[in-house]
Amino acid sequence: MKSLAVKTLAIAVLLAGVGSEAAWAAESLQDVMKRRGLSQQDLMAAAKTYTPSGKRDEFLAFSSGGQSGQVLVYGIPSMRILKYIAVFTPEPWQGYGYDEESKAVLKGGQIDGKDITWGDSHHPAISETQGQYDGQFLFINDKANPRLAVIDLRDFETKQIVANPIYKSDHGGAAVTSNTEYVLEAAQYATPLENRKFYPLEDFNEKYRGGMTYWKFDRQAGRLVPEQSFSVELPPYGQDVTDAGKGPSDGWSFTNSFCSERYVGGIEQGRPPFEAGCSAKDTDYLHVINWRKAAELVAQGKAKKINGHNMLMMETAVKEGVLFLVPEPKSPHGVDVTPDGKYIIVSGKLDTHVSVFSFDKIQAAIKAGKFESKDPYGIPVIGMQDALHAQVQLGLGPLHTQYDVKQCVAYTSLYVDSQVAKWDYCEGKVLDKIAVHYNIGHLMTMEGDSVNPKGRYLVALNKLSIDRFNPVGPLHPQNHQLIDISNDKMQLLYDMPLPLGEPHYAVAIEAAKLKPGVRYKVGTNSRTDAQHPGRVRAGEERTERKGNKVTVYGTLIRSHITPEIIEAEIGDEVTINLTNLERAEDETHGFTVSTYNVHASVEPGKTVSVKFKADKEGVYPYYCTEFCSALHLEMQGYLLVKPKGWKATKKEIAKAAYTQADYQATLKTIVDTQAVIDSVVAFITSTNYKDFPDVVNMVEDATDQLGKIPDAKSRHEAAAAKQDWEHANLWAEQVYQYQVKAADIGLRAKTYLEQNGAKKLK
Ligand code: K7E
Ligand code: CUA
Repeated sequence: MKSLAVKTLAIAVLLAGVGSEAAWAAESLQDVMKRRGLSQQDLMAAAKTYTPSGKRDEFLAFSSGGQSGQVLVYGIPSMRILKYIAVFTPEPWQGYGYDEESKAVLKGGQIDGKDITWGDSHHPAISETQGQYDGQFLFINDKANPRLAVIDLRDFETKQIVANPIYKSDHGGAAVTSNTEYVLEAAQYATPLENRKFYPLEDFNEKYRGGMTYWKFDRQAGRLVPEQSFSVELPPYGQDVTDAGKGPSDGWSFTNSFCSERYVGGIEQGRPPFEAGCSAKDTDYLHVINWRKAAELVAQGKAKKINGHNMLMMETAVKEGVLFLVPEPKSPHGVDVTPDGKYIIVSGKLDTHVSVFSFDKIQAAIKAGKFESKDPYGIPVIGMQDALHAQVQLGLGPLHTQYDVKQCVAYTSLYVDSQVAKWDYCEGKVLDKIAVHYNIGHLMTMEGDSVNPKGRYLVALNKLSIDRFNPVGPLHPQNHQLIDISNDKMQLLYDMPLPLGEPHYAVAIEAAKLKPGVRYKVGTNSRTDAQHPGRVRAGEERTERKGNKVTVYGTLIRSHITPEIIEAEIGDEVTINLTNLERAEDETHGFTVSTYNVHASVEPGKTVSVKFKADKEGVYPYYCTEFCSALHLEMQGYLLVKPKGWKATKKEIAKAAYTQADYQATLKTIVDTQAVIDSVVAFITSTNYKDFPDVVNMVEDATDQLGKIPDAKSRHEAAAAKQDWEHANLWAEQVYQYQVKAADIGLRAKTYLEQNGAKKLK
């Protein structure tokens, strides 16, 4: 076995040097095109998206995971999915909801003291500095259970979930203000303001309300601050999508509504249905809010406390001049502020036009006190014509708008037409249209809702895929289509099925702006960013018992869990803290105890804890759940849950009959393996490997492994001196294990150097 392993290593060393220009390419490009039925256009699309092995994407997209309550991360233009970030919903791979630290995050999203184990995530937003994406944080809302989450882009982990104290659903958000002072969340369906309070639908106009919440963001702490957050009370108009002003309109926010009819349905009672009642009028209302002034009023104590939350009531908002309405064509959906902050583009699902409102005109009307009327709640209404810059006929079912790097150029999704329209919002004319498949909702250009869009690509987030992919049953994946927008004519490049939920919106940022870490400072609780009280260094591992509480302070490093045996009595509460001591990139260990429904993903440096009641007698294996090394399967241990008052017997653990010959054979293997290691080391040190930080890390890691050898070596030698062949052989075996790990890393470093053009030093 062992000598075979040594041979394998040696062959790997030899093979790593062989060139790859073997003559297998019997087919020409033309042959492949013919065989696969590809056109020149297809080849062009492939050339624009194909990302060779090892090469990276220019942009990273963060897409809502819809009903999965997660966020997806994928690269553009390759459309390769890179990660699912667990947000509102337990997610086993990341141990989210299965370890104590992430449970604490999910607990922040409890409503009425109850866990909510699913989320309907809609709108992600990247944190901004002066209106530009800064790549530090990502926010996303849960429409079904009105919540917001904060994801830190240093490690792509969810750090905080907050539940809205007022609403029962939300939709308009997340959106951020220009310096991420606030994260916006608008209500959707109107409900009574006080929690757990019933008012009949007859009281709808008086007692039901919508609202607009401004969550204060503490960038230093990376958390939303509920005590410093506030809401503005709004009429029960069914608030919808929201955007924050920028540039000249910074300090203001804009929120659509789709049922200013205040219709309450009731087809069972013989009334017309919701959809008829909510679209009866020709116009709904765009809510225009001066949030900066509203924040000042709240600071001055002019807010009321409702459910313990600061709420600026409509009466105060109107009196103080922070809340205005503008009629907008019926049943609008998207509201998108232009990059220069001068215009607000609104699309109505039931209107073929997009309406371009002018922030200047709105301000002029407000300054002049020129209002056409007041709504039933006394809110001043600015005349639509006094606020409009232009209306442009685009097609059927315009929904959302994004912007190009080119001045005045916008892209609007046409849901009913299944098209994207490219148009000029300054001149008010259509430039191009392209068909998408099918029924597009949102669309997204690169950094397309910042002050500085990057152009290049557009992603159509289509609601239906129908016939685009191999059928997989009645439930189809969604279809994200990549479109090249760098030329006058748009070109469809790629279809990507998304099989996780309905991703309503996505945002994309230049990949170069993101600087995620590869490891944590040893002992970090990744959910709080603080040092974890359960952390230990190598050699400090221990198990403590206090009363019926058993607490393990353990470590993980290839290929070993310390401790290997955990003893408990039935009824004990067991907490297992685990620190991953690895420094090597991507050396994650997972941890589970069978049948106790716990799981942790422990990345290098992280400390995670799992906790459970040992409520059943028995023997439960625990093990590492990531195939982390050649001896991954051996990364195991036993939890012994003993009956009450169990007395240990005197029996010794069964011995294997190892002989001196076994010991000698292991020593021989060690010598052979060392020769392999030496050759790898010789190769690495003959190059300029120090110019490659990744390799330097690997070398450090390998040196770490080799550094453990002297201790094991002195143990096998001491045992051999006492002719204890079992321990002599097993400790020698341990030396070999360290060698294998070092060789494994060394070979990876060697391959890396060869593939990345390392130079031979003279
Ligand atoms: Cu689906 Cu922005 Cu929630 Cu439009 S939303 S499509
Ligand atoms: Cu650690 Cu497998």
